[in-house]
Amino acid sequence: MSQLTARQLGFALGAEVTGIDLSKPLNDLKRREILDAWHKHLVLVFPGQDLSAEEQIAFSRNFGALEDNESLPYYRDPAHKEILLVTNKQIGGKPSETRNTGRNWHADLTYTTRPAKGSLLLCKEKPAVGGDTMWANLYLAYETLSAPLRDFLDRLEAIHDFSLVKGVEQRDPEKVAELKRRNPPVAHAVVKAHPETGRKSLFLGQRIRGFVGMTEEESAPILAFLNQHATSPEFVYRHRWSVKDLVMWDNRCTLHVALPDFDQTKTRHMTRTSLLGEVTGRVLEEGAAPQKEALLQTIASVS
Ligand SMILES: O=C(O)CCC(=O)C(=O)O
Ligand SMILES: [Fe+2]
Repeated sequence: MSQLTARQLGFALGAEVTGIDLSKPLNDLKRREILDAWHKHLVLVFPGQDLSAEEQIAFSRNFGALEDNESLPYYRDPAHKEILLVTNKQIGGKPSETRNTGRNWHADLTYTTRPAKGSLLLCKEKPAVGGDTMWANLYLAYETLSAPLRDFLDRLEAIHDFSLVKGVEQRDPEKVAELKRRNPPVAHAVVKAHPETGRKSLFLGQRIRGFVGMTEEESAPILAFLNQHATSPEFVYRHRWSVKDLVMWDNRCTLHVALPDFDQTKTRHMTRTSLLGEVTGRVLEEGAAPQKEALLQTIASVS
């Protein structure tokens, strides 16, 4: 008989899963139960999990191959390439470059052709108050749009751009230049069917420059509306972390944002593993976003 319990935390998404010790190997039944809960609730919180890096990696591998974080090589745990350190601890006597990771709404690694399938974030240390993270349900965001708008979006691609990661300009300029070279802008469909549930969702966020084939002027208001709609409070779960919480989210149908709502002189230290996703994007060729001026030229040529 199963002792695994999933207690819903938010109306739109999020559930707390108890009755399981993630440091122990999973049997097939437990793995299946976790996957079913994940598909239903999108964000699972496992409290009280005192995992070593090796245990976090081993648990994560139950759900697929892991990212080696090659797109962000500077921020890995030196001993484990599968672990990204999301921390404000000093590293080599300097403030950590990941102290402001995730400060705008995003899904992980969408600026690559292969966004993460999901991520697992473990809280190791945190300030007494704040340092919360919010997640938004992108299935609901899609399903609550009007039919004509959904039809329009079904055929659209968005341009995801590493340069729009918030706070990137505060990081080491040489490293950032290299990260931009490694991660040129990529196009992803704005609406994707989830490979496991088949349910369609929006695939957006605040690291998007615009839509393929459209000008910035056309894209900006549509993008702003969609992001605002997708992250409206009724689609959001806000997590107040406790040390030893492991949160596992589905990156294909949610967005998240890490809030700077805490005393930055206090330590906040998290370790992240990410599940390797499918290749769903393509690197863009020049001219993917036309300039308004160029389009205006067509008036001159037809009149
Ligand atoms: O620090 C957090 O709460 C989340 C940061 C983030 O975006 C991530 O780890 O993917
Ligand atoms: Fe993230």
